[in-house]
Amino acid sequence: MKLIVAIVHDDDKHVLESEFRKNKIPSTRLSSTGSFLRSGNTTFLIGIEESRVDEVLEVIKKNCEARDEVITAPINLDVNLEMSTAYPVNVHVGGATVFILPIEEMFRF
Ligand code: 2BA
Repeated sequence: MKLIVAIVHDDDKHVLESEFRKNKIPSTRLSSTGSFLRSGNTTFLIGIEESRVDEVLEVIKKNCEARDEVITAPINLDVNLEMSTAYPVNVHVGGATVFILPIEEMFRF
């Protein structure tokens, strides 16, 4: 068995969750926060047989869209750090960030 950890955009979570349900892919949804944008995203945990990993990756790929986000980055203007302003920066956020880990054992009590 494998554990798929998929970090996706909040706007894709409902569609992805319903696709998981439709395809009988078990999943747990967690609210998470990206450390760079410091905004909410969604992490799915999927414990799945090795033979179904590609199927799960296809579902994720099909339903998670890459987006451009604008963040306002602070910039300091003097050496005393007393004056600062902000400027917009474009950040490309991928459709999904996915990790696949081996599961040693799984129990349901
Ligand atoms: P965030 O950390 O909020 O990052 C959002 C997007 O900002 C990233 O999109 C990337 O395009 C950009 N970014 C991140 N760190 C950067 C940096 N140091 N300099 C410039 N740009 C940077 P994605 O790569 O698609 O990542 C989306 C979300 O997936 C991330 O949100 C984070 O929550 C998660 N993630 C990505 N890589 C990860 C990793 N290696 N480990 C754990 N979580 C990861």
